[in-house]
Formats: sequence, C-alpha cells, structure tokens
Amino acid sequence: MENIRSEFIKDGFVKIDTLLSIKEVESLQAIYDELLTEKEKTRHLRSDLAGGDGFDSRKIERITQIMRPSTVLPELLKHKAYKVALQWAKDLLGDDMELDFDMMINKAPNTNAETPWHQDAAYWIAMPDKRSASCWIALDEVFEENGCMWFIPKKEKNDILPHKNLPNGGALYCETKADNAESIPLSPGGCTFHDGHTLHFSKGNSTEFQRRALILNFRPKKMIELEREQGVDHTGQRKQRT
Ligand SMILES: O=C(O)CCC(=O)C(=O)O
Repeated sequence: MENIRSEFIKDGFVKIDTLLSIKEVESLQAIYDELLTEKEKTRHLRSDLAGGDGFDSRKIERITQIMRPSTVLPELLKHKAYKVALQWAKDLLGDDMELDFDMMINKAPNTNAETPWHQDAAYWIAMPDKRSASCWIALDEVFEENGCMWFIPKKEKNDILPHKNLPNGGALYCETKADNAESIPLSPGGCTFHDGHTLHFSKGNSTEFQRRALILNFRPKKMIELEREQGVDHTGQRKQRT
C-alpha cells in the first residue's frame, strides 16, 4: 500500500490492476447500460464531451457523459465499487475523504473522438484544500485504440493551466506537451486514481465495441461542504474556472 500511495503523491496518478471482480463488473455494466438507454431520465445530467451539436452526422452521442448517475439510480451507491474506491481514497489522501460525485463516461463504438488534455481542477471552484482523487474504473478491457487513459506524470509545481471549452457543453481542454505521457491499459474492474491537477487525455474509440468507464471523485468532507454552500453539486451547468 505504501508504495502505491507514494507513487500517487509523486506522479499524480496510480494504477490498481484489480479493484473489482468480474461478477462485480458485470453487475455494474447492467446498471450502466440501463442508464445509457434512459435518455429522458438522464437528460438533465447528460452531455456529449466531444462537443459539436452533441451528435455526429449519424445522430449518435460520441462521448456520453452522465453526471451524478446515482441521483437517478440510488442503488448504484450500494455497489461494492463505491465502498472499495472510498477506502482507497482514504488510504491515499486521508480519512476525511468522501465521495463528492460520480459520473459515467462512455465512448461509443467507431466514434473516434478524443477526450482532450485537461486537468479536472479546471472544472472545479478554487478550494483551499486541494486534495482530490478521481477513481476511473474500466468496465471494459481498455487500451489505446478504444480510449484508455493517458497521464502526464506530475511536476513539482502543478498549477492549473488555462483551459478552453469545446462548443455546446463539450470538454475543457488545454495546450500541453505530452512527450512523457503514459497510456494505462486496464482489464475490466481495474482502475486508476488521479489527482485533480494531473493532466490526462484519452484517444477516441475506433473499435466496434463500447468503452465504458465509471468515475468516482473523492475530496475532503469540508471541501464538499464548501462546494455545496456555493451551489456546486456537479449536476447542473458547469462553472468554469478562469
Ligand atoms: O474517460 C475519459 O475519456 C476521460 C475521463 C476523464 O477525463 C476523467 O475521468 O477525469
């Protein structure tokens, strides 16, 4: 455990080969697919991170993001994934870590839309305590061609770079050199944890299968309270930091 923690602190990300068993992954996949098809119930939480008008010429979403899916299906919160990821977050960053929000990001087959380089903290309000850990859980085998995560190991000074917005609720992005970026393929049930200041990216999905990921974001309880006081609950319109 200690070496995983020091790797996370040093690089700003770490890989955990097995967070969930295949049975646990299968039960998550079933809930996940149900939410993906529930267009009406998820409309207020849903966007296409690929930007544009939200659809490509075939009228399909390319990178479906559903924020706070557990507000639509609260049974999700009882899934083992939430419990084990929380324990990891506490082990990595301290016992005051709590779940801030969950989100789904699905890359549809043959859509080839990348998630551009960004730092998650660019999406968030400024917080005095900057500890955060996002657990990115693979629900499919992920590799470069279907959009596994890439990370740039953190530098000592990891300020938030200027970010711009792809149109129509698309992803935030920034300019960065990516010479030393590392791709992290995973098996279903494997995960990565990354810090809110760590630069990351994924290529588009050029395969004929989905690339499903469930992401759980953890931060100190007090910072979640601060966000909520300011009306930030990760469901509504984004407040982009400038
Ligand atoms: O799933 C992806 O392609 C991007 C995920 C991401 O940016 C994140 O989890 O912060």
